[in-house]
Amino acid sequence: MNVTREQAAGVLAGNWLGTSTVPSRSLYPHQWSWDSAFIAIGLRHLAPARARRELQTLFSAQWRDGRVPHIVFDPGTPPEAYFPGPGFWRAGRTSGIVQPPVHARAVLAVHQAEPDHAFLAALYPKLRAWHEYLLGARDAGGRGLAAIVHPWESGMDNSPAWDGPLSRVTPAAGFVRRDLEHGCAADRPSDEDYGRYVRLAADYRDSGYAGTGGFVVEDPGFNALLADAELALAEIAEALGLPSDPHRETAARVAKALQETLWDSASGWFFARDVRTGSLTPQYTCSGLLPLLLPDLAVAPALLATATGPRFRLGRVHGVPSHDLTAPGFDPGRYWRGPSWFNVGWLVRQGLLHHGEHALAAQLGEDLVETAARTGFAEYCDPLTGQGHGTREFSWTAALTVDLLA
Ligand code: 9WN
Repeated sequence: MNVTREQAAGVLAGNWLGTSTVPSRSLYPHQWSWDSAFIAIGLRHLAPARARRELQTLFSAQWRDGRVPHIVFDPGTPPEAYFPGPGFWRAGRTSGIVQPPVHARAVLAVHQAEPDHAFLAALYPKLRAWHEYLLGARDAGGRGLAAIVHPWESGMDNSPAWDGPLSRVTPAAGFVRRDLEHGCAADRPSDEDYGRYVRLAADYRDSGYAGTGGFVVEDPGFNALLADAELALAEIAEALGLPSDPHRETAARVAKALQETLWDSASGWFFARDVRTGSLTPQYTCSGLLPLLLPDLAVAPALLATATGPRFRLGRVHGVPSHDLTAPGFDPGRYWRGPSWFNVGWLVRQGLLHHGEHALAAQLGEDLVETAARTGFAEYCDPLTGQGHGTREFSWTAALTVDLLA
């Protein structure tokens, strides 16, 4: 076995709780939604039964309204290990917000690695309900796109794209940041941002997880992943002998709404839309590159021209920078304000393959594996130096490395 693959497998084994995997033993000691999808994509090569269990465990915590919670709390982990914990959310064993819908893609990939009809048949209605929740209750803007109501829902917590909408939120006070006990403060979101996250989450909780407060945003990455997930659902339906056209039609509708609403041809990029003001947020972030996942994307050449230009220098830096390299606020070490994240690199590589960019995809894949191995499976890295940042032995970095090596 390849040494890197063996080390990655060791990380995943070390982070396995018995029915799911923690993103990190220290910083994130519970099950996270989109992490589990990426983890399953890697685990399928090592232990398909564990990959199935990972996703089954997550979906066993699905809400009646179809939402898949962003955290499923581990009952064996002390409440003070992570903030905000179950006592804050008051939603039983889960949080009340969501994360990007990469699960259908993961379920399909796991099934392809080791076909299991019962697994697929059990997950299919759950995935449908999940997507229906996003395109129903979450279509706050009325344009056929899912809106997020908290920065954590994007999976890209302190992205500069949220600065505008977040500026309307008064930071909460009187809580203890547990993340700083494990993470370096310079690599994590600021106290002010954290106060805003807590305020928004508390307001949403107090609305019975149904209201839309100050932060309502249509994110290009989230919606591209949703369209891609509907395409995966179409393949799942086909494998089950069920009609797949409705899913392809939904995917096409989301893709169309995405291009009509969030594409800016003058800039050659997709931007998030602040539903409260109706304006696009002006920051170029890695989320705007994720629509590359969509196969029939007419604007793909223009998008790629921006990605390979000075703002992201795709192919000439490590991974995919989370923020515009030329922006005054670019910070190579701070979370989603500059560093390259492995899941984004892995998704962009898929997008490059869809659009025939094989050489660039191969280069990106090799760089991701090299960086992961060299940094001890860091959470994210400096795009300019390749230096690791954040926690180490991070599960999705290890899992996606296994997938790239397969
Ligand atoms: C809040 C678990 C998660 C990832 C997110 C990443 C980070 C949490 C945090 O960690 O967010 O959900 O505490 O900062 O931004 O993408 O899913 O790995």
